[in-house]
Amino acid sequence: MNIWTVLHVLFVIACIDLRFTECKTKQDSAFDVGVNDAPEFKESKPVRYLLYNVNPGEGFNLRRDVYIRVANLVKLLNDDEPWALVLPPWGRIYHWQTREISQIKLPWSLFFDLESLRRHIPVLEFEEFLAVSEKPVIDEIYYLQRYKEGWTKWEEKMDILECLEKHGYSKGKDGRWHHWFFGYGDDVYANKFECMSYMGHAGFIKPFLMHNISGSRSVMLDRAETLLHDHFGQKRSWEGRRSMVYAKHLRDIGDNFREKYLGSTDKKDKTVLDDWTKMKKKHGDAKGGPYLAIHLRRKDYLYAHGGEIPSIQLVPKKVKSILKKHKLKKVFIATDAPNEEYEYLKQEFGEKVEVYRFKPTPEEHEKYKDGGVAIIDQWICAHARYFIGSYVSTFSFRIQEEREILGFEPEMTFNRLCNDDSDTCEQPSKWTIKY
Ligand code: GFB
Repeated sequence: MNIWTVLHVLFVIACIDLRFTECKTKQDSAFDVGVNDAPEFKESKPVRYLLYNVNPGEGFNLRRDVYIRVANLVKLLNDDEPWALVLPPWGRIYHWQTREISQIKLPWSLFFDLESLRRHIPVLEFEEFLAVSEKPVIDEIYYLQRYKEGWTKWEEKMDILECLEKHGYSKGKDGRWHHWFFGYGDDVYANKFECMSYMGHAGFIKPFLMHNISGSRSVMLDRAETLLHDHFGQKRSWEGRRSMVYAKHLRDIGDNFREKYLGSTDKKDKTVLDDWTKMKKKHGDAKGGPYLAIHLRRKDYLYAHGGEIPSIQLVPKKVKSILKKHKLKKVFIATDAPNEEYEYLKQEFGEKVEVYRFKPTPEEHEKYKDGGVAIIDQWICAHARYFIGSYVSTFSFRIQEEREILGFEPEMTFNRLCNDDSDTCEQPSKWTIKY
């Protein structure tokens, strides 16, 4: 990290700390949050840092949902005292299988627009957190786990208890707690580690963070997927989701592809993007490009949900009838399928249908990693006139949400293909946007 980044971060932290509105620069939109509507703090309180981590087995798109839950916890905390969220570096995700490229310690700015995130809550990259910390230390870590006895009735509760599962943290002779810490484990350590059995929404932990451990500057919640959404599907969780605007460099690649191969531009298709805090689209505002997009989840999905998805042989037949209905001739396929399966599909669609897939150049792939390529696919799918997702895939859910933000009719978004034996299976729930 260069000296300017360090200085910028220090400046920004000072601004959260002191709530100096005059500290604002163009880049500081993070700290617009709360400037107008946050309550005045009686005394100046130093900023505290919330870090989090997710079960290593979880995929990219579920992790994005966990972000919303934790971000909204930080939003709640900021009603009473200044907290900033430290973004967990990306890496070691099971599905990112391109071994030739290094895929650890990836910053959020590779995938998301940080200014947009900061219009919701104050966030910092992990390296920025290290830069503003005197020592590379996390004061306290709480590893969220279930209750040993399971549960018979739902009630919100939390207790510091013995650890029930392997958690990967170990106490050294120096009394410090060590862990892989996103690849920074040789340098970073924690002073305290506890397991906490937890059943509850994200906001339920707020009093604990504020009062029980008020002396700690930095606190990490591991297994943060345990925290439930406080307002699932409601305005606040949509705000968190809307703030997760994809990084411009990825949107640009997707937009160029749309224009070059799919005849799709924002102006024509009524999908022009604005600052998310000012955007309020109605269903039907977006028209979408003249193509149908399908997210075809394959690989491990065949084992997990094989009975719910069509065989590769029947996909073209099922899609062709929808193309006809919507008078479309182009299909964009986002898929994790191997190339042979894609080539087979392309051939089976026949000459009258133009079929496309986004293939990054080796340089693009090296630069933006598997996560960036996935986002480009999602972005192109999000702009299609008609979208078909894969049964309960979080990858498809994120596309559906993007289309809600852009203002598509739900009928053009919440669709999936049935298995080979049926054409009338239950369609995805319509989680429509709330403002
Ligand atoms: O994101 P994700 O949890 O969605 O996992 P699901 C799917 C991953 O596979 C993505 C890649 O993050 C991508 O890396 N992938 C899938 C794709 N589809 C595409 C695509 O169309 N384009 C590109 N570029 N990449 C769940 C997993 O996945 O599936 C569970 O979270 C489990 O752990 C289950 O594996 C079977 O919700 O689809």
